[in-house]
Amino acid sequence: MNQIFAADVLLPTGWARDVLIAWDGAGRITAVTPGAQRPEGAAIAPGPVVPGMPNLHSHAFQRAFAGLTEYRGESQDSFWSWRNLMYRFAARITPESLEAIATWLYVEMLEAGYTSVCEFHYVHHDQDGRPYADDATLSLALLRAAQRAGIGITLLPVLYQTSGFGAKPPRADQARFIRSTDNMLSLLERLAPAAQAQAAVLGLAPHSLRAVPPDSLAAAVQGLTALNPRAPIHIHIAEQTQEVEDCIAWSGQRPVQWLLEHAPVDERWCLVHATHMTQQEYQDAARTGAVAGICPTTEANLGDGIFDMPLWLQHGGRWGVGSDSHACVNAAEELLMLEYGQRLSLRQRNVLASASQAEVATAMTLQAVQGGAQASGRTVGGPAGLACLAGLAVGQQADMVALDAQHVALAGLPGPSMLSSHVFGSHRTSAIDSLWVGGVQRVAAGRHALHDTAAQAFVAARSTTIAAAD
Ligand code: NGQ
Ligand code: ZN
Repeated sequence: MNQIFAADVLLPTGWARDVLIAWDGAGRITAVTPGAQRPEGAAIAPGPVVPGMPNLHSHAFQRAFAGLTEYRGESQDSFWSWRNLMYRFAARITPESLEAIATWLYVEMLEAGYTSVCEFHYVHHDQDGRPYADDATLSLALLRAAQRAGIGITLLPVLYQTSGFGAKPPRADQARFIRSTDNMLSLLERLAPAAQAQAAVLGLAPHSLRAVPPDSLAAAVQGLTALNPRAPIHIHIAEQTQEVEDCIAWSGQRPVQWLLEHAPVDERWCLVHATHMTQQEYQDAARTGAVAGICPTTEANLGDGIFDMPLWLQHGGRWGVGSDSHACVNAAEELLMLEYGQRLSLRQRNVLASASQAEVATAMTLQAVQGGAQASGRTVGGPAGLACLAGLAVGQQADMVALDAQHVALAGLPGPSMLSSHVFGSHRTSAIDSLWVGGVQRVAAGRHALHDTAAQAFVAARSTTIAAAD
């Protein structure tokens, strides 16, 4: 029998006591019963149970140089100087190193509270820029890594064609990223059986308005929709002021404004970063139902700017979090960074508490789980017209995290305070005890079964890649 009993559980509607959660062989939740008696022999969670966090934005290969770009190389470093360093690293990635890096990254994610990942994957070709004999080689390496680690994956192959607005030809160091629109659609068809075999979701990521000309964007979205009308579409947008200025020079419009006028943006879309918007853009973008993909620690690391969460929420905007460049791999820390950015810019406290949830960590977790599930295309549709609730609800995947109520950070506290202490207490060791993806336990006593072997392979892959880049 697949079931677990917990004294405190965070349901989509808030905290509940003495909850029995049951799921079926396919990993879907079949019953959530608050105020239950613990059935004879049912497993008992070691602490409060919260929904697993979807990680809505990842470039897996970037994990291997996290921490290695933190020195000043120009009189004033920027996102763009970081990107040059990142490209040097991207140039050296091999199928073997990518798989090793991604496997360890996904193990880390699971240990850090993420149950699924949206992989925004753009290094497609061999080091000389030519397609691999099997053109899907690097995409398949990512799918295998996710399967081995046991994390849910939404694979978003990236369309990348130009180096700037106005169809500027790609740079030499972007050659590994380039695909025609037809070639991208063939790749998606080619990947469908492998994705289906491991219940992965396939979507598409036009990299940015800088990298995809208007006719390609339209054709790609149309082609994807023909393959699957519900497939997710993610795009980097308005992350840096330079992009906003270049877009205005090219079109007379700001990036988000341009996108909303020229693409069928709706609930399938995830607007990654969307840092630089006018009040009107916040309102118009929020109303489409698209998810804002906020990557707080990467946005801080790269000096992007601060997203205006209160304004977004005022217009009913949906959002989730991503670890993007993986300077940090920890769901709780992304929430902390996001709330702290708001506090620093507004000079207020508890900014992201909601009308129904005064506890900030609770409010943020519920919203980020809901938005993240939508962006990853993993929510199960409810009856027509009914907003469907992601998280620990009947019909959803049993993606769950159990905190360790004996951890010194949590011991003796009420359930909601335990989550708050986990997110805002900043402890030296993690208070996550167990994690399940689709009802399968992947983390026990804070560790994934592959922890040591995957870490070793990662360290070796990182050393080889750094040596190759010298
Ligand atoms: C990326 N990363 O594709 O990895 C980008 C940088 C770009 C972030 N935006 C490259 N965080 O935007 O051109
Ligand atoms: Zn990104």
